[in-house]
Amino acid sequence: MKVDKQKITDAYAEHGELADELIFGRRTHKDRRGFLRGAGLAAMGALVGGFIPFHRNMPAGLIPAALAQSEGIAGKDGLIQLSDRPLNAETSVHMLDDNITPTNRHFIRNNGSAPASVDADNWTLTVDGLVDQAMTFSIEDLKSQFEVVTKALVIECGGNGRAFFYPPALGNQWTFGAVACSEWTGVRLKDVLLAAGVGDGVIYTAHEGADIHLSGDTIKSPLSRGMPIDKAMDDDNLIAFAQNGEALHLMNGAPLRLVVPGWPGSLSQKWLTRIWLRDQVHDGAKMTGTSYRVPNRPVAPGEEVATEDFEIIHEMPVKSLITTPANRISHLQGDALQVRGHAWAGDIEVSAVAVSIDFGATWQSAELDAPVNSHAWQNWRVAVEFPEVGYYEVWARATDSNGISQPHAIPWNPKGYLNNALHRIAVNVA
Ligand SMILES: Nc1nc2c(c(=O)[nH]1)N[C@H]1C(S)=C(S)[C@@H](COP(=O)(O)O)O[C@H]1N2
Ligand SMILES: [Mo]
Repeated sequence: MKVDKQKITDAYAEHGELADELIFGRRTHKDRRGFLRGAGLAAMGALVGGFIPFHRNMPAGLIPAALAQSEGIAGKDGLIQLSDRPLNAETSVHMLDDNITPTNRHFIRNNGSAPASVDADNWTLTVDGLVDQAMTFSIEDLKSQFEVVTKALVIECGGNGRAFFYPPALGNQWTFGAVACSEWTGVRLKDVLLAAGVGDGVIYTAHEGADIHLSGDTIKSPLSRGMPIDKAMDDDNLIAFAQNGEALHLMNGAPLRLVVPGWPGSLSQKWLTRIWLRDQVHDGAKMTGTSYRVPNRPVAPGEEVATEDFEIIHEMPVKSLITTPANRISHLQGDALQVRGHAWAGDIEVSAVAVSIDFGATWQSAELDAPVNSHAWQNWRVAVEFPEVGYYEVWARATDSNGISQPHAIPWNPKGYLNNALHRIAVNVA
């Protein structure tokens, strides 16, 4: 029996009995119960991510909890789906514990529909507009003509944390998990732009991708954003063709995408087909109105803000997450609790992370690692002790190299962007 993981995963999603038969084998009169052995056991192990010591006790008909948790997006594991059309899914905070986010835990943020199929061999990227020489590259051309680099880079959606605004802000209700730090391999955007020759008067880039507008209208683009040319020339921006050493996941932009760390994830155009250089601020889809824009002055919660009072979001603010332990754990008094997570700060570094167990009255410094490269998140850890039994919250707060710290709450804005309020978890000490 050949183990077809995808077939079995799909079968579990649609029809438990069929999956059961694929794994446990057809049940006969003699063997009514059916138990895991041979290829079935191997298949189940592959599905749940490890050998099952008590497999002999595993009843036929049991949908493994490991699969019940996955929302059925092929190649993704444990993502919480926020919407179906377009597909949007975030990662639970405790699933972001890895230093490098595995592809199957990288969130998905789509404004339209992913291309139905992609052909890496015949994919092309055109660089044009205000350039000395318009150029078109295959992925092989990019690999052979430019230096290939690998970097760990943070992509965070500008709307991450939107769920915590009141009055509620329209849009996907991201909590904490629209962020990831995978290892991306590709060529530097800067090198490609220099090869085409950046013309005088260029002030902005414009990015196009092959995804399809939800209306089905192929003239319309679901998303086409751009950035000031200075930001575009940052060494860390990649035109990436690999994610964690393998081809990109289709939902993360296969076969080619931009990765523009430090600024809203929307600049990291997926299914990248074209970059054009412009002598004006790009006015593509989701560049104007209130998209990825915030009021240029403080506003009262719920206030109507005129469109001309909005400005484009540039750098993302300093932020941290507690990835271990998960929220709402029980802990034995007397044992130190090992708390850890990640922290990042737009284009600069995080200089300190501290935690508090007394609602912010006092703070204890965490051990903080340097980033593996610029624009990677930084790992931190700290052992916390609780003076007596009871309910506690562990709060984490990062400070960037300019001395700016995460706030307790951030001022309301109409679209719920840039929420970098400190992260906290509940701990019951018994
Ligand atoms: N072509 C295209 N690129 C896109 C998007 C999109 O809808 N279409 N979404 C953007 C947004 S808003 C974000 S936050 C990131 C998310 O990247 P991911 O889906 O790989 O996590 O992709 C960006 N690139
Ligand atoms: Mo986003």
